Amino acid sequence: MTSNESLIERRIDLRSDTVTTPTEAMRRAMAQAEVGDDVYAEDPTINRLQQRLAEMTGFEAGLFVPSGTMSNQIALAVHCQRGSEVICPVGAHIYEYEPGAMAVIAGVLPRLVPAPGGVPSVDEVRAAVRRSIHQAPTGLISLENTHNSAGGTVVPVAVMREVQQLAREEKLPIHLDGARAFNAATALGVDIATVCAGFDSVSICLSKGLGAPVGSVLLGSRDFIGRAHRYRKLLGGGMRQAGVLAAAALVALDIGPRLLEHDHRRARVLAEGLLGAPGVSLDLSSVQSNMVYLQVADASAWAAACGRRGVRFNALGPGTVRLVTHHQVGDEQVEQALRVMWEEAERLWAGVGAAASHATPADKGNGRRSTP
Ligand code: TLP
Repeated sequence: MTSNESLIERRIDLRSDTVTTPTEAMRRAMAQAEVGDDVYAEDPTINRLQQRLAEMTGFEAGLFVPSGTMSNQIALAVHCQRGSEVICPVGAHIYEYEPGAMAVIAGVLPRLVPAPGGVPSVDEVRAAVRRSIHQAPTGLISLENTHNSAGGTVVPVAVMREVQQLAREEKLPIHLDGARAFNAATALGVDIATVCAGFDSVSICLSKGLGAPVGSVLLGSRDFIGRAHRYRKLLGGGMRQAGVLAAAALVALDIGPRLLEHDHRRARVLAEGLLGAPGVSLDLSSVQSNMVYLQVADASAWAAACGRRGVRFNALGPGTVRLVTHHQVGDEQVEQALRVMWEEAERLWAGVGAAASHATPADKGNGRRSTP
């Protein structure tokens, strides 16, 4: 039995797709990785990863960074002047879950646009562009695909193209938080280059659904990545012989994308399997990739009860729970998780009926969201 298999037996971890542990193949690649000093751009394995992702996505260059947060925040800092605004969809990770970094690092403000199901309309984005001398000027448009807090929802290619066209007309740069761009590609049935086309920069995480232990790659033009390199150093993200991490990421890139369709199918099985559970309600139409957001009467009580029985997931607010599938949750784990979640829901809420449905998956507007 491999170390990963034994881990799966001990727990079912649906808190995030960030929780996967490196596979045996990744560990082997890490042990054998050729390394060098990446601050001098001399780590051959990192250079290979950056080049490979750049080729796959249609960009000139890439930069390996420790996290999706650093990747996004470097992009904002390179694109924007201090004091400008970043137009982004409501719930955008760059604002909601990157602890104020946009204000601290790039010195920019969010201009949130409505995005039902994570998809902003081009008219709302147009209306958000600021040019007046009396206002903070718009510095950047940023989209997120898949959109995490809307439910792991997918922004259609046509919408991305419309917003990109607007950005060109307005002479504004446009960034994609593509932490889960491969999930978007899988859900849309297109290749990763199609998801990334038309953006000035894209941040892709290797450590989410693809299964690498650490790392993201920021993609852009050679000039953009040259400037990004300085910011990575400024933020302390120059990791020296980090080829050991890139080696695992290369394995993730080889194998991960093919596995995502199974993660999406299992998220669907989880969602459908919970329909009708006492005290639980959900919007099936928001289940489009590897996430399921649920509304329940008491998220913390349910998460704690299931957690005691080895099924872990996050309570995102008083009445919202998120389940995330990944390659270390198989069909059997999904079945077991469903059994435990049903039993605990029955114990807590038998006779209560479905939870009151909230407007959006992530308890929007209650002001009490917590970190996944
Ligand atoms: N998201 C994490 C939490 O921070 C919420 C998760 O468990 O989903 N963009 C998007 C869309 C993300 O979902 C995340 C991580 C990031 C960026 C940041 O990546 P990291 O955690 O590597 O800084």
